[in-house]
Amino acid sequence: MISRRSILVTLAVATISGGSWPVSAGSRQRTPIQTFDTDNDGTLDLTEVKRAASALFARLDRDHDGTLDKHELAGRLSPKEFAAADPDHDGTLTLDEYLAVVEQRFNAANPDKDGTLDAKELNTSAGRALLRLLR
Ligand SMILES: [Ca+2]
Ligand SMILES: [Ca+2]
Ligand SMILES: [Ca+2]
Repeated sequence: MISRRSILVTLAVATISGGSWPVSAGSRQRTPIQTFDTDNDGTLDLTEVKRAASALFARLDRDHDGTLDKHELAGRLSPKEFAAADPDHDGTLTLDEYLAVVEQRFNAANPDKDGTLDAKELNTSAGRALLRLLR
């Protein structure tokens, strides 16, 4: 029998380990910028972000039909965001539709409009919302 106390402890550990960057699963200790900054300028531009998002899209598309449904997205978009991102209401997102959401979140995370996201911008709630579409 599992005691309520052990469930609470498990939940607390899961919250701590899952809630704060850069403590992530396994040996991956790299920051988002280190992971996705392919030109090594210390920031992420939209091209780098879209490349990362496209790679994640391919990984999430388990049935390889070229679209993501809600199940494959696994909570990365709220129902409201999903509806807004799916203008033809067919219940799936194409890569273009997915990248449009990525671009919206990129712009939301980039209030200084300098074309790049630095570590500080990525650490805001808008920045973290963007990162959920990249990894
Ligand atoms: Ca860069
Ligand atoms: Ca699919
Ligand atoms: Ca910026």
